[in-house]
Amino acid sequence: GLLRVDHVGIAVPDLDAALKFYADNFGLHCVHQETNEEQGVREAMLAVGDGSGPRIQLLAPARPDSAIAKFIDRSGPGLQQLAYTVADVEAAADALRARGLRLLYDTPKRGTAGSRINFVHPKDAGGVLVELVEPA
Ligand code: CMX
Repeated sequence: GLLRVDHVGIAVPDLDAALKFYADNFGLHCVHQETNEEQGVREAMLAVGDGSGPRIQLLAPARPDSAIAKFIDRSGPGLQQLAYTVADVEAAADALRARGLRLLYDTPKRGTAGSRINFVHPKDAGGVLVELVEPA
């Protein structure tokens, strides 16, 4: 099952500009940054408050053909995904498949900080791109 909200992902055109905006206006600071070549994203995780709760993930396109680039082209910057922490991403994906939901990947891919991830198609989840995250 789902253990907690892991992060909320926000598509941004420019990661450095977004990091400055979040720091200056909301006082939120980056606790992790990386480029995920497979996903075609430059991403940053921001802690809120004491950092014990869900993170805010800023996602900027690293390539024009990436999922984030396509999202921004179609919908503009904004909320792109809601991610839940799971203990076992394969088991969580199997349980949702058994209920008839489409998972984007047959086998998990690599997410932030060595996590293993999969997604429920937004058309099968009420218009929300749902990510399942098994932390490293
Ligand atoms: N949230 C809600 N709806 C979305 C969406 C999103 N993030 N992305 C696409 N959609 C909607 C579109 O608006 C479109 O709706 P309409 O048909 O009503 O216009 C529909 O889904 C399109 O679906 P599609 O043609 O099957 O797929 P797309 O080519 O638009 O790609 C998706 C959508 C979810 C399959 C693609 O973005 C994807 O593979 N996402 C997973 C990977 C990802 O998001 N990586 C970046 C983050 C990496 C990380 O978290 O580590």
